[in-house]
Amino acid sequence: MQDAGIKIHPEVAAAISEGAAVVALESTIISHGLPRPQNLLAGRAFEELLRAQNVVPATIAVIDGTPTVGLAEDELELIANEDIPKASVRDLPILRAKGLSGATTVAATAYLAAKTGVKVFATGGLGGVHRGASETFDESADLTTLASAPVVVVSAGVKSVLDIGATLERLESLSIPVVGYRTDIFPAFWLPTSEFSLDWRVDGPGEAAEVFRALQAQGSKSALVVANPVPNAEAWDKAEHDAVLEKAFAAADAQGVRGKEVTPFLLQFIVEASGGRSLEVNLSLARNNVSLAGEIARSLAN
Ligand code: PSU
Ligand code: MN
Repeated sequence: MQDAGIKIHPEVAAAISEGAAVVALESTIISHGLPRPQNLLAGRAFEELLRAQNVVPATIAVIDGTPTVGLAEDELELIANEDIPKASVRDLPILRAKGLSGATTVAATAYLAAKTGVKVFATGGLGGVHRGASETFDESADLTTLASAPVVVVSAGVKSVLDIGATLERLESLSIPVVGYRTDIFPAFWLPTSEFSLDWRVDGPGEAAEVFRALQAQGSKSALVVANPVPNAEAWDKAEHDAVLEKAFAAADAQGVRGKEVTPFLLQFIVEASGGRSLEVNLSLARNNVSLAGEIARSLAN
């Protein structure tokens, strides 16, 4: 099915038109966020988790220039195994004109989900305001895009390599509601807590769905950010986390890593310096987000 030049998988299109539960999944986490070969296995596992809940998965990516909602197996393999660019909203027309494939960020995934009527979206962590942004202006387009993409976004907060406080301030300025899922504290990706508390929480999928309905009834085009902490039993040890991050920042500094290179450098350093521990945590928080997104989608479908 084609909708404004967007290809929608027939199973996803049918579910959308019936008002059945559908959850969008991001592809940058598969192409850039996780190493091979765990990335393809994770991409498949996220879809399986949703199917087990009777929810239709819609992994979103750009395939040969066409934004595609719901990937076939060979398309998921392409995203996982080929070196393809990371695509935010502004990259979509360029990929289209050039006929190239790309992996969609939170921004581009939420944008395409909203355009096609998918109401719930699961990811690992949101992009946000980078440390030092007051000088570099480095703020993810995830934030501004979510202000006009009406979807429920389930994430484990933002990575502690970002400026969490500034990210929360920007979400406030953009009038994007943020609720903690069974928590009053904004989670920091690998850790279930940060030093930042939240104004509001929800205690079940039905309550998240209710807030989203109210947001839409108000005429808002904003996303609802549901901050879902990694379960305590699966979280990274705080002391180890702090020690590895400190080493990572020191290494970036010592090697003169600057600008756009800083985040990829830190993330790769963190996976290696933690002996893969950060990767395990990343996978479990992502699964946890996918499951909750499935529950919220079911609640919205009922
Ligand atoms: N957070 C993660 N892993 C990721 C990303 C964020 O833990 O791979 C990706 C997401 O796709 C997010 C993007 O939308 O990075 C933000 O990138 P930028 O800061 O360049 O907008
Ligand atoms: Mn950036």
